Amino acid sequence: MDKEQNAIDILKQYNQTHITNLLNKLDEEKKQELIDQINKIDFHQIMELYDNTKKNIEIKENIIESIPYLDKLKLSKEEKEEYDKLGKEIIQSGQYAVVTMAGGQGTRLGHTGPKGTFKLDVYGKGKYIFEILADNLKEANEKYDTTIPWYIMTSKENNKQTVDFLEKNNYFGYNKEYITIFMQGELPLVDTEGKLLISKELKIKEASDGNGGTYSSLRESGCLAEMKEKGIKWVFIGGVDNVLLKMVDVTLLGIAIKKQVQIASKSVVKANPKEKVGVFCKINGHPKIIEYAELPEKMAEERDSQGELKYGESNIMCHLFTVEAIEKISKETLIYHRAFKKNSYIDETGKEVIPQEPNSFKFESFIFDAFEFFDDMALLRVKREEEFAPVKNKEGADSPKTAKDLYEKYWKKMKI
Ligand code: UD2
Repeated sequence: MDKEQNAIDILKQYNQTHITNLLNKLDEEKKQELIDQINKIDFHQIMELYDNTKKNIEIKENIIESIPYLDKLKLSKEEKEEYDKLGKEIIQSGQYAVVTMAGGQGTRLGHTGPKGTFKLDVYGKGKYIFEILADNLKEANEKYDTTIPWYIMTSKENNKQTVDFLEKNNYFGYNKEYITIFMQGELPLVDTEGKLLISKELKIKEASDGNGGTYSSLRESGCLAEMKEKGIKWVFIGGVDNVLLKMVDVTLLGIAIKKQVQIASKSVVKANPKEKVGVFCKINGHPKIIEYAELPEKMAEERDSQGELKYGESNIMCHLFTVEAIEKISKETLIYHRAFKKNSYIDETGKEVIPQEPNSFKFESFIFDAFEFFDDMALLRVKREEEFAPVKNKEGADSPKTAKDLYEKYWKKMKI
């Protein structure tokens, strides 16, 4: 069937007449681009996701319990030496790779451009977040006499800016032969009437599909196949916005190997019940993180017999996987979560509308929803002031100011 007719039929079937009207106004080239995009979008999936936004998330009868963890501070000298030795062997034999999830929009920070291009105001001249991450990896390369392959995930929206920025800064001295930049997938944005938004480019407006998109885009981009060719056995997947992130931790790696698990992660003690972090737990016997936006208040406030938060192990986006685990996950479908956000769009008259309030749904999968495909995982509790200084918000908690303070305190202590 002819592409244009197919597109028009789909728009009719899913009540998107405002896009049909747009089609009839476009010049031939723009019209073909939009037709191609319409034929690529899975409207059935999008409308299903939209319909689910109207129902409250049903609280299924689940057996929820806290998750065992190892506290890095309480490891004996012998245990730490054993784990470090196991981890070092993997790093030194070139079986380790690192992925940085950098496809987020970073809207809360109010920084124009990808978050990795944000300059933290330290040491007078300042350091870019990508520079801080590159330094962390270069330090590991030095220590273990290797060059760790670094995969950076971007979104369609921020890919060009990320590539240009890293090229311009010569990858902060990292050997660019070992850097691969790959893009994650996108999903359309839908307003409260179930209408897809139109972008300034007069196309259907899409946004990155969440950091759970890492698995499938690692596979679809060929990065996973390349890792296997290189003999990579373990892959660290971390966030872009933590300036104390340690992407190469031989202790975490050694614990995962010793425990013979496929996935491992790090936690810090939750600052307070309302802190905006996912929390680790077990649901029906499987490891799980419940994201802050979905954590029932009762669970957030629950305390154990020592008065500690029962669900107080916070996610700091330091995840470790075997290559096999990533391959297995990349073929599964993760659940989508919805975020109700402010997204600008072009209205029927062709005017750009910049909403002051959230106006549309963004659908995203979370990287840690894959944990429930496994029976067990290793969890290592680490010290917040040594490993977790996120840059999320313009001011207040998790802001450039709090990150700068934590960063400078940490490095001052390291120099002593
Ligand atoms: C993340 C964690 C949360 C907690 C918190 C700590 C997830 C889903 N949530 O919350 O549990 O650890 O951080 O600060 O991990 N990203 C992409 N592509 C996307 C969306 C996000 O690469 O489509 C990246 C983003 O660049 C960042 C990370 O994922 O590195 C988390 O960003 P977020 O804004 O999705 O999650 P956040 O910060 O609300």
